Amino acid sequence: MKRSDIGIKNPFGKLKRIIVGIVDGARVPELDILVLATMPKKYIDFFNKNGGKSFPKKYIEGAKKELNNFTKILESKGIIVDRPKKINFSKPISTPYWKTKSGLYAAMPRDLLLVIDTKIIAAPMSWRCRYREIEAYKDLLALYESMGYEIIIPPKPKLKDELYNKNVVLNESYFVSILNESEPVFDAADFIVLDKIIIGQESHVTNKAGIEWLKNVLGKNYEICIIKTNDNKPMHIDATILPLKEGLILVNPERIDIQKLRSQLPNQFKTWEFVEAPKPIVKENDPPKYMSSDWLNINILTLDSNTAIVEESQEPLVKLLEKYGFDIIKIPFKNFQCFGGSFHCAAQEIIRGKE
Ligand code: DAV
Repeated sequence: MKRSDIGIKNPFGKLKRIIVGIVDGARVPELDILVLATMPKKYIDFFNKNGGKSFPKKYIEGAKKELNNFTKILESKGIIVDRPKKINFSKPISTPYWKTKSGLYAAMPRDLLLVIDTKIIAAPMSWRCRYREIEAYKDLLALYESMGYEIIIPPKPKLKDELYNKNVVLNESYFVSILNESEPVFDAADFIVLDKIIIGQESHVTNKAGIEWLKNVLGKNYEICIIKTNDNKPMHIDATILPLKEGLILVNPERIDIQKLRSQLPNQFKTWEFVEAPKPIVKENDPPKYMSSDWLNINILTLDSNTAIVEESQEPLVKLLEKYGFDIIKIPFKNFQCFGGSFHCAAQEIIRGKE
């Protein structure tokens, strides 16, 4: 393939190829310090009881149907959809330093893969249960390499006990990281790539050393802008801000004040509009969001500058986006949301055209 036919030419350009995750064999992470620091308090018991076991079958089955429907809709728009390979997540993972009861899943390609034009970086993730997750993407990465992408695999982190600040007193009102700087780690979903500018955050899965590693690898052609938010248990940035099209960013008003966000971004964003997202619609009989806040309403996927996929129950957000000229495709995704993300997390764009 020609170099001009691959990569992300414009973050808001026409979507042509994408990875959509799978929930097959998804396992509940064990209750360790990282899960304790990031997951909703009301589900700590769930993790305690079910760590290493399968997620409830009904949510896996429901999410599979939702993912297949999501995939079909993308394909009906002429978009090529790649899926990771099923690998066995039920097996314990062990290294000379530690052992887990199980793996996690291959549901969230956004967490693992950072695509910057024609570079694909496989994030050195800090959750031990995600140590083997890249295996589900090996065939796809080989395919993308043959298409002309540069695949970048950072040194595998050791994830020894000493990486985690066991004595940190978890605080509900401000962020004190579980991670120290003993080796670089990050999740790809802590970064949003806007051409040559990458907006990111430090979190319970991304440390300063990880951010430095990324800066060094990307070099002078890229600017990494790290923002501070009010998120007291940050893990992934895509329920905090979500750029919608050139000049427009959707903002979670509980996580960051628009003026504060503006003041932290480079000059190029001075003329951009920042719009507050409406509160998520939560219904009593919704499946449990074991691994996220309710703000997954923001976690949408744009197919181009005029089209977005939004969860079908999120009417206030649909109305807002329509006001900004978007055609909205509403689809169900509540079962998938049990696993910690929505459309944006479940996907990773591989090719976007210029417009
Ligand atoms: O509640 O902020 C964001 C997305 C996680 N992958 C949250 C979750």
